[in-house]
Amino acid sequence: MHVRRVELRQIANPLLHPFETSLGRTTERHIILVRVEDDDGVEGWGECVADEDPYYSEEWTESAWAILDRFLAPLLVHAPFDRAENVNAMFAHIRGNRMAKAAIETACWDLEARKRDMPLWRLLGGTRAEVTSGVSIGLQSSIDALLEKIDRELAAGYQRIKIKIKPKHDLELVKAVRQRFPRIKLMVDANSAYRIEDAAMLRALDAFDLTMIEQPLANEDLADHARLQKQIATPICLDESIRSSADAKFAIELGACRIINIKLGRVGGHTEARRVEKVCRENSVPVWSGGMLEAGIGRAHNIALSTLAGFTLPGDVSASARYWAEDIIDPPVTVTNRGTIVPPGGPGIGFRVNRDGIEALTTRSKTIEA
Ligand code: OSB
Ligand code: MG
Repeated sequence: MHVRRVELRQIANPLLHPFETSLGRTTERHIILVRVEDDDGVEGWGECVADEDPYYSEEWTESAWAILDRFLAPLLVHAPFDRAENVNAMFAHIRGNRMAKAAIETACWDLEARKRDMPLWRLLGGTRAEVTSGVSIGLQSSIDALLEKIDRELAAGYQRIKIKIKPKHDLELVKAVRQRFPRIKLMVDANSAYRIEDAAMLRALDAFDLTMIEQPLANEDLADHARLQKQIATPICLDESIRSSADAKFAIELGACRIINIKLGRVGGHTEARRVEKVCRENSVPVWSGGMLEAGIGRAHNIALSTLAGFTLPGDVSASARYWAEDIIDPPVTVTNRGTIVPPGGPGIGFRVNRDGIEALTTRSKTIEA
């Protein structure tokens, strides 16, 4: 395969509801989309999950745009490849910048699947005809608002509820939610807001039968996560800390987690995500797909990835309508009343990309050609 043209586009898309975590508040997404086109005119689409600021990760919209424009796209148009599986290796000498790499790498996977006229999820080796879906609910203005939101998501069928916590907005929230919903699959995500000195508070969460606590401590602190896991019964799930299969292997060996959240952007694309899934499966560590408030293209890639055998827990991949008045794919992602998503049967990501809709949201674009 040879990609003769890479189109970068940035879109501005307001969220229907602001999303708040211990890291900050997001009201509008600025998302980079990547379209690759090969010598036969076949296209592939990817989406960059970098945030508008460097808080979740050091990457952000501007850094990702620069890396894609200056390094990744020029490299790709000058280097034919046999399989999308090998694109990741072409970028190996560029350090980090995994979200930028994933945006263009996942586009190449979509391209290969379309060329082979098969669904991307099949090309990836997926085996699930249905993936289970949960929701991530941001910090709310009050406990009542939170309870009401949870009520609505459960009524829609979602299989698991994740709530965000931060210091002083933790035990009380969890207690209220558990009291109101004694039986639901419930978990919390701290986005690195705590320190090992908070172990006693985190141990107090053991009383509420949480399926896991996600990323309680600093992203670079695997050692303290291992110490914490010894002191609490609730399984720790790592998000920010896991950037590669090597990270996953090390974290598991250390005992720093019992579950891993895989995000395509955080690990650099489908090839590395599959490696993380494999390491976890071989070590009996369940995985699930995280979310980054994606528009439809990123969402479609997450769905395809979630069909791999190791994805045994509900992910943060939910319906387009929870985020957008109108998504950039057709049809939008929908969730069954059983709280599942059925991966599409068409070639590639399996959703039609709405080019007119994208055009209307575009704030900048650039084409890189061979
Ligand atoms: O930590 O999982 C996270 C969103 C942006 C950045 C980090 C995270 C999240 C979410 C939202 O939790 C998941 C989603 O609904 O896409
Ligand atoms: Mg998280």
